[in-house]
Amino acid sequence: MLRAFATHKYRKTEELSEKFWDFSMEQEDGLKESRKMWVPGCWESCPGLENYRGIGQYQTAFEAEGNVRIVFKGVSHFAKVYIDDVLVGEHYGSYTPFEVYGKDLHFGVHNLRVEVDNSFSEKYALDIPNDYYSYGGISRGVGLEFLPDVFLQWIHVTPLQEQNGVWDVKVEVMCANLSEQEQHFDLDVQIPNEALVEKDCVLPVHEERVYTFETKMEHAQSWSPEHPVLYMVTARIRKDGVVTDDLVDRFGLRLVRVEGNQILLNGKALRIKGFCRHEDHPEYGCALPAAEMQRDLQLMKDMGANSVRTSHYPNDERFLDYCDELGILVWEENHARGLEVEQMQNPLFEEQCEKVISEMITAHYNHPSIYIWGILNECGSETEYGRMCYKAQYKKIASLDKSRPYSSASCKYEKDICQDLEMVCSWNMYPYWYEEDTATQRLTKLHEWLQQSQRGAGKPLLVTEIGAGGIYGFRSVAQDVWSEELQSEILGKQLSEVAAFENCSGMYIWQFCDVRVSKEWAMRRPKSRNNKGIVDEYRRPKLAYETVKKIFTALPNYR
Ligand code: ADA
Repeated sequence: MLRAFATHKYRKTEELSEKFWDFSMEQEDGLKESRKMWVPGCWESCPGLENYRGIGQYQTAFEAEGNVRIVFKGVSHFAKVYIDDVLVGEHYGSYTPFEVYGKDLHFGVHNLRVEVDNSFSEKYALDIPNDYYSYGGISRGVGLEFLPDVFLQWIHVTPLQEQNGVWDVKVEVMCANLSEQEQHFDLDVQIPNEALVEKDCVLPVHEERVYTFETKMEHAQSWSPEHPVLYMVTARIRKDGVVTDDLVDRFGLRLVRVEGNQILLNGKALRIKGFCRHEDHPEYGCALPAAEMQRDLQLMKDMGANSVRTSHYPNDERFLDYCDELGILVWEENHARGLEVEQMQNPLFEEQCEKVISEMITAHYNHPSIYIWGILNECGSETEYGRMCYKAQYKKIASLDKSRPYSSASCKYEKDICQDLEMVCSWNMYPYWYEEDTATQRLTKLHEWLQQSQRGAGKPLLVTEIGAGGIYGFRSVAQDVWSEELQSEILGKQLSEVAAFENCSGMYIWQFCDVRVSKEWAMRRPKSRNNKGIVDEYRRPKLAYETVKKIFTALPNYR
């Protein structure tokens, strides 16, 4: 399953993942090595390929006739896709979905080949050796869809306002014409107790169009962390009364607004108690199976968390589905960590960032759990060139989604010149660890500085990273650096001080679990892991687990 629920009842689909594909790669001596490779997966999970960086060829076969669409939920990090040896698409960006089309295929078996590249190069502006690992492979699910001439691309549902249990809702449906002829059809959209119909739609050759409906949902329940109520929406295309295509999605009814220095969810001031989380596991790389995703969320919930930050890239849609179901608020982030201005000046940088943003928002728009979009973690926000990029990317977000705020996690302290651009001021800080200040001192200075004009005056303040390192099993009564004792002690002070700071909307712990880092970072990171996890890479709890749990569970979801 590519999602937590079935997305079609009429359109014929088939999953191409959850099975072995043929895989080959060129070894250093020039010889070709072939083997079977599980999809979805990272090739680093295979014996002998733990450190492989380069190109890998994946192949499988499928049977079809007519028009097909092949949906890739994530390929890390560059993909060239061929059907029967004809190039049908290319995509850069490990963490967002894309699709390719096969048109008018003859009846029979077809070859699907994907050339995957995870090397670091100027061509890939967002991937650099980093404080996490950039894995290689078809790391998320792949689906085959049999398409009619005119088909449904996406549905976006926007809750507009609520009064006495009645919600005003906007529904947008994107239809596309794949054929060489003008298409005539009827469109209907079903949300609970409501059928919306647009008769006699006409789509010219190869065109796509968004159909917009506004309606009311009566006696509807809101989505919240306490009651994560979800509704289904179904769109159908009919020709001469017969259904030729359908698309099912899921949404929730909630409003997110920034008012003064608060982030409001359905009118109530949120208190974020969250974890930053990388998609990372020693057995699976970034391709965690569903059961592992659910377990991560259960562990976070057990510690009293109400939110997760998808640092530093968009996450698998199933993970977001489970957040919707469990009532876990999501800060969803585009892919860019710690890029200095010289790296942002790569001529491909802005275009590649904006593409990820656009793919992320289009695909994840309906998740009620996503309450904010994040961009450019700790990038060049202290420079004029950087500012241009932040500005352009916020503009891009606003053009795609007006229903959520946006922000960026910064560490540039008094040098940051982008705080006036964002809707929430978000800061990464490591008091008692990298910094000598206490958390209270750090927050007080920051808050004062933000209140000066042109900065973040009057806006919500969020701590997007706070934490300390601790190696699982390293115990030391002396509280030596890297011991579980010291980590737990520091977390206790950090979290209590942030919770007590009146002008703060909450905090994200860096980080949920220990993660593998690029080898270029290993000298700074014992065991080649970023060890600031509250659980280790196998999700074994460190001493800090109980400390976090005690503090988080005592704090209400609202301020
Ligand atoms: C930064 C960064 C994280 C991680 C962290 C750390 O704030 O955003 O990705 O590298 O520091 O562990 O130092």
